[in-house]
Amino acid sequence: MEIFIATSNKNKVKEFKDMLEPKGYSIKSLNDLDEEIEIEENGQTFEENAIIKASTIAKRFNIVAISDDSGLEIDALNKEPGIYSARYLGHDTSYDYKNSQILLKLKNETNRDCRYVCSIAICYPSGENHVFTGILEGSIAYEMTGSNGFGYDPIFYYEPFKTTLANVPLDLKNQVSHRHIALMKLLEYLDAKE
Ligand code: ITT
Repeated sequence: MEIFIATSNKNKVKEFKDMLEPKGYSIKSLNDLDEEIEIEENGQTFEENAIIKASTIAKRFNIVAISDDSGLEIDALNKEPGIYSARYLGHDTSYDYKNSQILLKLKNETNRDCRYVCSIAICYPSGENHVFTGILEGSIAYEMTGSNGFGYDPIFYYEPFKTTLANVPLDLKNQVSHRHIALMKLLEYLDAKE
């Protein structure tokens, strides 16, 4: 079965491919289209933004589309960057900079609790849609470590691994991640539907 993911984030696409191709799914994304499609993410929650992205593509191309809206919530920063994770401190700003700024803001902070949230929506051309959310609890590390993964992974300390998500192989991250949890819920829904 082919799954179209309404994302242009290459790191997300890679994680989806790594998790879904072994199960026999083939993955296409916005990066496989000839035209560039801009979707305005003007929802107030991960769930709303996930539906906006997948439903736009489902209606436009008359296909079943899935999407991923995700981000990092840091308790000491009032849950920032949250739904603004990709845009935080500027869309084109490097993650080295974003991560170092977060470490600076949390310099004297003892509450380092944070979580990754991922909402995956599946939308049909008919307008039917469903959303599945996965959450991974962690804490903000005291320094950046590792070069695997993407985004905030170098500062996302995951206690069971005793290190950051950027410091473990991607297949290990993919066994526990917020994206994995949400995806398993989607697959359960798809299995039950068949
Ligand atoms: P699309 O909208 O095209 O899917 P995007 O990158 O703009 O791509 P989001 O609006 O959902 O997607 O923002 C997600 C951001 O949250 C992402 O760019 C990272 O900054 C952060 N993020 C989400 N999941 C992550 C993960 O597994 N590891 C590290 N950072 C992550």
